[in-house]
Amino acid sequence: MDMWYTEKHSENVGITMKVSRTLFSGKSDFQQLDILETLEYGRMMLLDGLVMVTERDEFVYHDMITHPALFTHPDPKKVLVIGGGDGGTIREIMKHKNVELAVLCEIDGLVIDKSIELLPSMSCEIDGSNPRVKLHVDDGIAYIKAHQGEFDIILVDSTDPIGPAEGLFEEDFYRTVFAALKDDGIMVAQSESPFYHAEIQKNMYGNLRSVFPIVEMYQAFIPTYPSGLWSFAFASKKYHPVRDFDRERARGRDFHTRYYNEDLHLGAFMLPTFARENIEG
Ligand code: AAT
Repeated sequence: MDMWYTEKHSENVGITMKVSRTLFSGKSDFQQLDILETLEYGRMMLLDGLVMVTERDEFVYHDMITHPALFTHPDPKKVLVIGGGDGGTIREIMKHKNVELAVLCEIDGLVIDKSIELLPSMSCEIDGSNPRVKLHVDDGIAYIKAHQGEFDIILVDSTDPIGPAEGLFEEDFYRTVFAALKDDGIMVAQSESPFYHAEIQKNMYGNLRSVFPIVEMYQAFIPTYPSGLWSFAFASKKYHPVRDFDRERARGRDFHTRYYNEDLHLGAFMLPTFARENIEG
């Protein structure tokens, strides 16, 4: 008998994948966690029934939440990731040799434990083997309140704005992020689908603009997320992601990236009109 997983993206549309087996299924204090083996996308992690990552397309998301900020900032040394318990974002940060310390603050210890056990290609830098990585199992909101003026870059690798991540889309949170950053700090946060989530984007970018002087949206193609068109918010105190981007430095990187490159860095900030309209003030 064939097994299929369906995630509804609206009342009338969804994504369906053939599944060969369930590797883990359980409930933490925060959410339902399932890890399935799919035929097309490899292993897939679901939280509350929604796709968080798959082995096949995670490279797009993790390249794009990480490298635009780390190649815009001229010398990032201390980076914080909020959420991202699978470890994919930390893995990409570790490719930047100038980074001295990356802190992961994930609310759900079960996501970290099961990712280490079942998603080794993503969790390879959070398994305790790298002294440049520190893990905290805590609410990101509480954590940054206690760490002011510390970080060059903060990456908000969070779930959608329901459940534990709701507060991560609010103006008060962006104020604490602003305070947790150094004077030339940058924040990047996943910012949902321009195609399906116009209302969320309008609120989120409005909130960001009341806090940060530079706020831009950029896009990436992520096949297993709703509509496939995904976006990230780039919020910065000083550096502009296009005007202050050192293309030669990104071009000369000493590691391979399957999605990000120095041309795409610039192209990703060029938006279709409907996406631009979502975030017009
Ligand atoms: N790397 C891509 C995976 C994710 S999962 C996002 C993580 O954010 C989850 O593990 C969740 O437990 C964690 N999280 C949610 N709220 C908080 C919080 N307040 N503090 C710390 N961690 C939190 C991103 C998927 C994007 C999905 C898009 N559809």
